[in-house]
Amino acid sequence: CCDAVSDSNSGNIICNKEPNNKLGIYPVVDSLEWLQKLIPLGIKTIQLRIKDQHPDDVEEDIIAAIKLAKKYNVRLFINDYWQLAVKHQAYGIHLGQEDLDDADMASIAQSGCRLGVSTHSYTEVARTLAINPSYIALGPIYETTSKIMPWIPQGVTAVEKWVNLLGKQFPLVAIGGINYQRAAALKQTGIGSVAMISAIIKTENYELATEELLELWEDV
Ligand code: TZP
Ligand code: MG
Repeated sequence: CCDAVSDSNSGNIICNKEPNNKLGIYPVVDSLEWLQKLIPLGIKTIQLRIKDQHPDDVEEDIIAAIKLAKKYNVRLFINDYWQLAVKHQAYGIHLGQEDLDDADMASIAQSGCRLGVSTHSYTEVARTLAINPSYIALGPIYETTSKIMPWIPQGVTAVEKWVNLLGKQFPLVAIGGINYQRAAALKQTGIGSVAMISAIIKTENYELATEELLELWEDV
């Protein structure tokens, strides 16, 4: 399983490389049920983001989610519960900056799990580069109602900058307030992936919304 190595010069752990530079349409969902609804529609990257539960209360759903994702060959990133992701061999883990101090980077690297990391500023991107993540999420790009955050939206121009600076080295994911029209605008920057919560799971017709987004991103 393990392609993680320790850099002989710095001693730093090198995260597992994400083999696909373009992670595509990337829904972020809060339940196993949403995975069951979206995966059959053709989603190839998805994040299970369950907040503030005891690990014992989420383990069963995480196991089922990992099994489902493997069956459909989907890249499933588990948010926060990195020990469970490692234990049950998820495709990947997604962590915020606040998680990086506590998470055991060596175990994550040795597990073979990919590691995506959220960033919201130049400083956070710089810090994240030091752990050589499997992908870097950039947010919020537009204003979001799904998470309370102190940062002002970065906008499309910042995404263009990040794509030019880092797009060849790391898969990049834009997140925050992204709907169909904004995804169309972001596509022009050359970014490989757009992540969204409300544009899929808070719409009236999630099937249509998902299909339209997948079609928009088909040639990326
Ligand atoms: N991180 C940056 S913005 C965001 C997260 C988790 C929320 C994205 O939700 P939405 O509904 O797509 O704006
Ligand atoms: Mg977190």
